[in-house]
Amino acid sequence: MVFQRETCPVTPLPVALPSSLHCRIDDAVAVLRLARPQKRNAIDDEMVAGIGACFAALPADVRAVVLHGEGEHFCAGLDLSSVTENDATAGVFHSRAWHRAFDLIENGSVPVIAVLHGAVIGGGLELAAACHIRIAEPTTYYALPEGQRGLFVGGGGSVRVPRLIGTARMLDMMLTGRTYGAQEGVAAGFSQYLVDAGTGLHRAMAMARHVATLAPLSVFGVLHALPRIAEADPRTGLLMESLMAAIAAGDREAKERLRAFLEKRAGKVVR
Ligand code: 1HE
Repeated sequence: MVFQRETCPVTPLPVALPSSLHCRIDDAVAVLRLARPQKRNAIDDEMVAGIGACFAALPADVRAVVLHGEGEHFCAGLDLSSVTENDATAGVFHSRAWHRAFDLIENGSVPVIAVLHGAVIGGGLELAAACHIRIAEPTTYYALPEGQRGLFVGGGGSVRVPRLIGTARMLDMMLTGRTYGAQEGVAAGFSQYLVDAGTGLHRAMAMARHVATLAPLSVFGVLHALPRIAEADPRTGLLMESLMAAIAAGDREAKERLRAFLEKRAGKVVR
């Protein structure tokens, strides 16, 4: 079954969100939709605060989040009308508010899967980069027009985007206005998946339901230990890896899953 945008049953999140965001809970998966299509899901202060509030308020039985955008575009980035009067002080605090909200995505307790289509621009790309898995539909394109608009990334992009595509590509995008399409975007590292038009949400839901069944300690290791190990000096990283591996393997969930495989109750790895 292909989920249409808008048509899934609704269970509200236990927190008030602005009208530019919509969240429903579907068993163990929370589905957060950027719902400001008339402004191409451009992110204003209210939306940033709402994103943070949503991730801070996820019920404990939510084990994965799917993030997607309503309308023709995932997100046109910063709402440019909201910062025209900012001085440097306001600018710093504005950026820090984005950091706080997006940190709750990246460093929260559950994997977050973004479904991308249309424009993934500026702060929209920063938002996508804070998620753990990105699924792109063929209409997706990526841009960082900050350079052209006299701005700089402020939503964590200078930290997270180079991890995906490398500093040289990001530098080029910001200086020249270069954009990447969906196909080249998957090769460059913007997304891990490229799927057929209109199927991104369905793929993300299936992936999220699978991820929701994983052992919590494994997920913790992947979300929290792996990125830090990857950035640690190798000797520290290897030590952290051994500790994480021992803790995960010692957990009851791991023991039951290993027993299930050995007793032929669990699936084999299939290509
Ligand atoms: C906006 C925004 C926005 C659309 N802020 N209002 N981001 C950008 O520089 C991207 C700017 N947007 C665009 O280039 C285009 O709107 C799109 C390519 C995304 C879509 O084009 P299109 O033809 O489908 O829509 P549109 O007619 O341009 O926009 C529809 C409305 O949305 C229109 O408002 P209206 O009142 O005239 O109907 C647009 O003004 C409005 N709109 N995008 C405000 N971004 C933490 S720092 C992050 C820094 C950045 O993200 S910089 C990159 C900002």
